[in-house]
Formats: sequence, structure tokens, C-alpha cells
Amino acid sequence: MAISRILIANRGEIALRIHRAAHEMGIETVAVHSTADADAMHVRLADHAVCIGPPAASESYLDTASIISAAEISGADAIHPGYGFLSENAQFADIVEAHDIAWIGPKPEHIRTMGDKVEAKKTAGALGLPLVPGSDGAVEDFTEMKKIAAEIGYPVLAKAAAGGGGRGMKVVPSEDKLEEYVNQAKSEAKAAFGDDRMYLEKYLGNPRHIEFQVFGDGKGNAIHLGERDCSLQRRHQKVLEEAPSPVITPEERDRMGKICADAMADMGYRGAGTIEFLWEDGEFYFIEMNTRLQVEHPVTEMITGVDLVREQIRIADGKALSVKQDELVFSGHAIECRINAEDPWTFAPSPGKVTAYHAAGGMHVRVDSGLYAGYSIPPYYDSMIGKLIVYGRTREGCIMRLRRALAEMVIEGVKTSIPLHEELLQQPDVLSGDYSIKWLEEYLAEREAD
Ligand code: MV4
Repeated sequence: MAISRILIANRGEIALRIHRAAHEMGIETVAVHSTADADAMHVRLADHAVCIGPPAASESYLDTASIISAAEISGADAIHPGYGFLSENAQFADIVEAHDIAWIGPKPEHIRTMGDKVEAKKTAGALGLPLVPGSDGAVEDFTEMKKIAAEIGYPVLAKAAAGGGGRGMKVVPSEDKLEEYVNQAKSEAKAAFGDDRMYLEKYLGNPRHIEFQVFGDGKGNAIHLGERDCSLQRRHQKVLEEAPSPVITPEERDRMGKICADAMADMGYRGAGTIEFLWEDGEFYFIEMNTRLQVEHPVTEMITGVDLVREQIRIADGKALSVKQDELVFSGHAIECRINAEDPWTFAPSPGKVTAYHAAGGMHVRVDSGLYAGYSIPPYYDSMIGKLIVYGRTREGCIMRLRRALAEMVIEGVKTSIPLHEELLQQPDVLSGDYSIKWLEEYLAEREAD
């Protein structure tokens, strides 16, 4: 039976994004929401809405039993998890499938494998992806660790197998600090994940973060949709993303993209995935794979014309990918600015009532947001309230249009990161594309000092 009613197990702009794709395919939607989100735009637009609990995510958006019950009572035949929340929870994916509900996501086994960073790296290496030099799996004792670190060469980076997003990570400058620093990372990992297995990598001092979008049909066919450059980030939160990367040539894109797509075909990967690399001195080094749709997916959609959520739904419905690799054309440039309800100087969250709202528009301008005048941004969740995504035939044209669009945006009543974006788009290094993962935090530290 074809998918006819999708339960959206998420909130905010991504819930709206999924609703839009579903309705364009003639599929009904079920919004599940906490009491704090009863007035959300996607809840109004959805065909059905079920309140699943109080504001705390642990009692609503992360409550698997409530979500499965909502799917059963509303007659949903599929669940889309969006990003965050339950999107990379293999056990939840198992439960969904055990209830004969289509899971709009990767096979649970692949979510599980990639969630364990040691397993992910082993798998990636076996599939032919280039790795950061480091230990072959988790390392137990310090004598062994010192031997491996000496071989790799200091500085090394100790990473938690259960980590990701920068937690349980520590740079070790020299052997005399190894035991102390690894023990710090271990206790952080133990507290955060209940798992303190550690592995070692060569520490890359000034890399870019470049990730490839991939898609598999779960039957041995896979494509790549090029890369995104997400180097501009603060405290592991991306701020602005672009596609293509300013430093990747078409030849390099084809070469690495093919390596990624072949790897996904080999593993029988299903659905959307992102293969994350660090890039330094012209070389790619695999670090992690995300088995979900990502916040920044629209920049890829802008330069390929492919609706990634539509593809996710098609694949979950047993259909083929709607585009073949040799039909894909990468055209022009796209940049996304994440708009957060926060102070653009201190980054303090700024929830509250939106007293006026006007979205930018015009050619090649996309605003993904559930905001409207009179809406109250609840204080319980992530501060991202929308995304402005702009396309141009060239990177320069894209930046000119993005500045124009940012100037058109009106969000009153709360502070937003729009002024930060306007400032960033005046910086010579941003304009030239000459930035690494360190650039933004160094820039903000200088701004602080001035
Ligand atoms: C690294 C690295 C340098 N060398 N691995 C941060 C979170 C996790 N996704 C991997 N991370 C890093 N791994 C080696 N061998 C630097 C980072 C890193 C980082 C990576 C991508 C984007 C932003 C970052 C900010 C700080 C550190």
C-alpha cells in the first residue's frame, strides 16, 4: 500500500518542510505536538493534529510510546522524524517498522552502525572512504595509546566512540599530557553517553568542514548530490552553509562524490545521508556519517533542483530514486543563513512574542520558517526559528541577493541572528570563501575584544 498519511515526529521549520513535500505529493499529514506548540504553523496546516505531551521534549517529541500511539489512532502509515529528536534513534526506527509503519529514514542497522563513531570509521574505511590517520578502533590502555599516538605524531585528538557534535573530544599536544587529557575526555563521555570507549586521530589544525549529500534506494543503487561547505560554525552549531564549496573543483566533486555514492551502493544504504569530511591541503578525511536529513539540505536542493524530502518519501514507499547520477546537473550557487532567536552579540536565547513578521521574497529566495506575526517562540527548544536560502548563478551574485534578502526580512519582538549574518557578509574572508572551521570563533573573539 502506498504511503497516504505521514506522521511528522518533529516541530518548527522542518515539520513545515515535511508537510509541504507531503502535500505536494497528495499525501496527508499528522502533526504531533507538545502543549507549547499548539499554535505552530505546521500544526494549523496539517490534516490532523495530536497533542502528545507537555513542553519538555523528553515527555513529548522524544516519547516513543506517545508518538506510536498517535500514529495508530490517526491512521498514519509512515513516520518522518526530521532532524534531531528521534531521527537517529535506531531503536525507535525498529519499533516503527515493527508496527508496520513506514520509517522515512535509513535502515535501523545503518543508523546503529553510524551512531558508533568507531564502527562508522571501520565501515567507511572498508568501503574505500579516506580516513583521518589514527587508531584502528577503540584503544583501552595507555601504553598502547602512547605507542599509537607516537606513530601518528602529536598533536593527536582523543575522541569518544559514542561522541559526535564535539562532546567527549580532547586535543592532546604531547605524550606527557596524554593520560590526563584522555581521562578528562573519558569522564565527559561516560557522563554524556554512558560509554567511555576512546579512539585516537591525527589532529588537523585548520581544516574545512565539507560534507557530501548521498541518497540510496536500499537496493544497491545510490547517488551523490555534491557537497556543502559548513565551516562557518560556532560551538559546533553551523551558522551559514553553502553549496558548492568555494574550494572544490568540478573534477574533485565528481571524484569524491563517486567514492561516496559507490560506498552507499555497496552497503545498500536507504534514504538520505550525509558523509562528513574534514578537508585540509586538498585532501578529504572522513570523520562521521549522519543518517538523517540535515538542516542545510536546501542549499543542495537549490543547486540540483531535487526535492530531498520528496525523494525520502519515495524511497520509503519502495519507489526508485527519481534522478540518475548522470542526469544530475550542479548549477549555480546557494547559501543558507540560519536565523536564530538570539542576541546577535551574546548569543543569549531570545524567545517571546513575534510582534511583526515579513519574509524576504523575490527571485531565487526561499524562507523555510513557521513564523508569523503574533506567534510566541517557546523557550523550551532550539533557538533556530527559520532559514533564509538564496540562489545565484554565481557565488558573487548569490551574496548580493542574500544581502538584499536579509535587508528585507522583518522579525520584531525578539532578537535574531540576522544582524550577525549581515555583518558576516561584509567580511573579506567570507566574500572570498577563505575560511576554515576556526574562522568564525576567531572572528567573534576579535569582535568581542574591540
Ligand atoms: C576533528 C578535528 C580535527 N582533527 N578531527 C568536531 C565534532 C566532530 N564532528 C568532529 N570534530 C572535529 N574533528 C580531527 N582529526 C576538528 C573537529 C572540529 C570541527 C569539525 C567540523 C566542524 C567544526 C569543528 C569545530 C571544532 C572541531
